[in-house]
Amino acid sequence: MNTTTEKLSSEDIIKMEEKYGAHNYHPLPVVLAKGEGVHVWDVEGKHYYDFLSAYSAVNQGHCHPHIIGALKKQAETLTLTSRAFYNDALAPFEKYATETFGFDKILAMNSGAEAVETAIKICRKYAYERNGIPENQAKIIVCENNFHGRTTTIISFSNDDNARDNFGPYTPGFIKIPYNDTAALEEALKQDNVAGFLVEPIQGEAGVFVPDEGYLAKVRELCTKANVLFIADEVQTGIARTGNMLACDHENVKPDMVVLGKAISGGVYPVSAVLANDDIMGVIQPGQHGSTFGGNPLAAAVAIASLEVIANENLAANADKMGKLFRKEMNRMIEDTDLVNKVRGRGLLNAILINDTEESTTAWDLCMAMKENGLIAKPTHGNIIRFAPPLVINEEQLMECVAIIEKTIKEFKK
Ligand code: IF1
Repeated sequence: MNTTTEKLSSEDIIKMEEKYGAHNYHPLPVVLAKGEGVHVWDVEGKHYYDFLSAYSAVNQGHCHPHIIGALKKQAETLTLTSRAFYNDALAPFEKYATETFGFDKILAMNSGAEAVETAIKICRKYAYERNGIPENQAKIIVCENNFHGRTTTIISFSNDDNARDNFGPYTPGFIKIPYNDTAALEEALKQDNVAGFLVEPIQGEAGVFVPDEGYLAKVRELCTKANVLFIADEVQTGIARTGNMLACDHENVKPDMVVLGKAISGGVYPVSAVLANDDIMGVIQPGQHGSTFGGNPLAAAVAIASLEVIANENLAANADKMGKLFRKEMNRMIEDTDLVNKVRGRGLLNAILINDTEESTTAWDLCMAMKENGLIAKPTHGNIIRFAPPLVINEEQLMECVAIIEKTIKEFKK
């Protein structure tokens, strides 16, 4: 195979990956070669609506000209200095982001998992230095069915066997409680040496599980009372996805730390961050945390542009409006099909629950059929399909996508 002159087919590329790449994923068999807004095209030129948005990273739409413009300009000027020196792009990003989200300080990293790790480190250090918790005794409360990334510490408190098995020994210091259960939180907070509560405002991987109204407000109240840091992982829910800048905004709740990733760079470049106020961020002193790439000028320029797009194009309001329309249409569809039980979600982070077992292949088979009909989405579990298009989707496009989903479901034979 000549990789430089011959055009490879989707099949060629899938085979090549199978041979040369580690098998750490099981992708839907579609090979994408181009993206623009809500649209993507495969190697053969077939068009699809993207209903995954790279797991909510591409909220601003594929290859947004404002973001790509900023990327190109910065790439031609300065890409990486390391944090051994200052660069002239990071400070403006820090100012813009802290003002946008209403925190004193930001600490920039690269991947979502790294930012979660950062928050865990800050939380522990704060517990020892400011709250008198004895050394090495700090505990962080987390939720069952959480997804916070794939580092060794983070998978230590996962209860997904696939993510966790045979990667031990596991990092101690975490207490697991049921999600959406404030009584369980109240009970766990009675334990000694609790430093923080780490939670997703909506559980993504668990199947877009939206907690009860008032959950986050009660979490805030309980954490404040127990003098424990409330850490919101908004890697997936943040940056307008759920119809507000942050999912915590729905309950007017301000966590002590917010973890961001994915769409903070519009899916253009890996950028993640932790936001906190001075008293908390102040525990990190020179040499105590960092990374070669974290806060590099390319990342900073891309992230500013990505946040500007969210504001300039009112994407939070659009996500709210389009999300309501989507759920209304799905609820209408459910009336005359036995295949789908329920639609749930907030803004443009939604999922449908298929009338079948978790072990079934129905959700996968439906995603395969939707792909044939021009819309790509991914199952989470055997019976849940997540629908998360870029937030730039308009009503006409959304209704076309509803028609594709409806047609696929009505024609589907198990
Ligand atoms: C994969 C899911 C989504 C996240 C939250 C931190 C991270 C993630 C709330 C880590 C990452 C991803 C990673 C991706 C699959 C995916 C995912 F299905 F697993 F749950 F989005 F829905 N906190 N989520 O959702 O961020 O280090 O990946 O940048 O393939 O693992 P990261």
